[in-house]
Amino acid sequence: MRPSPRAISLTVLSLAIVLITTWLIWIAWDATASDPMTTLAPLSDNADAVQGLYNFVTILAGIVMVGVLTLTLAFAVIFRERAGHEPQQIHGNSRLEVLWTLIPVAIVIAIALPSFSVIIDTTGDAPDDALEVVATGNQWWFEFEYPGLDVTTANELHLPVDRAVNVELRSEDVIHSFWVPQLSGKVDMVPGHENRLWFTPHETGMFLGQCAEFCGTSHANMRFRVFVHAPEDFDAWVASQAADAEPAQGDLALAGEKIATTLCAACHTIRGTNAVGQIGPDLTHIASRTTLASGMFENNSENMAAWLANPPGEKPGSIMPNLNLNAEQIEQLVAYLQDLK
Ligand code: HEC
Ligand SMILES: [Cu+2]
Repeated sequence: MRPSPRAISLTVLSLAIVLITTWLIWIAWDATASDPMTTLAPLSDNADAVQGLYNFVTILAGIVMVGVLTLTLAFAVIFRERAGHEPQQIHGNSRLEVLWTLIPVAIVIAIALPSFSVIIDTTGDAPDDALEVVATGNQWWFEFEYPGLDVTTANELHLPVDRAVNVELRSEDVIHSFWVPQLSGKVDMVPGHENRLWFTPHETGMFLGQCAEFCGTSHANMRFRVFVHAPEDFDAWVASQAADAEPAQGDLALAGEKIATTLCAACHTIRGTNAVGQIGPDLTHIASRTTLASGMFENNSENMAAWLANPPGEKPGSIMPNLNLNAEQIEQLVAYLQDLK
């Protein structure tokens, strides 16, 4: 029997669809793998483990999909209606029924075993020498404290490479979620409850993080950055951050310091001064951060001035109110804050 022209065109069409789909998936994969918010290019041990599991399940599912679709197409062609051909009449087939029950059971077991193993490894205790960090979600920014190192910072988490970090997750108000796609997460930050996660970054660089649980008006603006350093660079960062704030130098900065330690002191801490507020980010070393307002703006004098002039105008819903500062006060504050390296 020679295949009919219809069967041939059907086969060619299906092959074309498979090829085009594979090509589109490849393009999408390639594009996202270089995206900073990708989970497809993991750079920590635990992210590697999760990605390995995804790859395994995707390949297994791909084999099942190709097998099922091929058989469906083949049977549609082989057993199509033909004149003078009566299909064989049967009442089930026990051997087949047992077989197609056992195959899915085997597949589920093949997926379950490595899944449990990865879950147990990644959610188990962090290694003993892990760096301890407390990350607290606030509407709409992240606080990072390093117990024992005298360091408190905001929105920019610094870590040493190749050392595990044990992050304790808390929230000051509503539920947030800690997510650095290339390194770790997501794990919720829940008020009144401590969650935790750990991972070991194995490459230096800057990685983007994002609150991943809707938490109000500026949820989308609640971002953070993770800087992974060589160990000696991390130690230098800790030493500079643990120091008190630089005393103001020059008239402009001195005037700014006066405003900061009165008007801003109820909400912000500037270590080494009488500003000990806990509502907003620690400003002791604000000038050493690359961004302002949880990753929204590059940290420079212009953006700092715009922020001080009208925080809710810059960041919808901002808990820092518009303090109606005049241009002179803003200039003095910027001069002071940009010296707090
Ligand atoms: C009512 C409390 C409150 C007062 C008063 C207040 N702030 Fe804020 N401030 C906040 C909060 C909350 C944030 C975090 C906003 C966000 O990112 O959503 C913030 C953020 C900031 C930031 C950005 C910090 C960062 O890490 O990106 C700067 C700079 C700042 N405030 C300076 C000041 C100065 C200077 C004053 C006084 C003139 C002041 N603030 C007064 C609550 C306050
Ligand atoms: Cu949030």
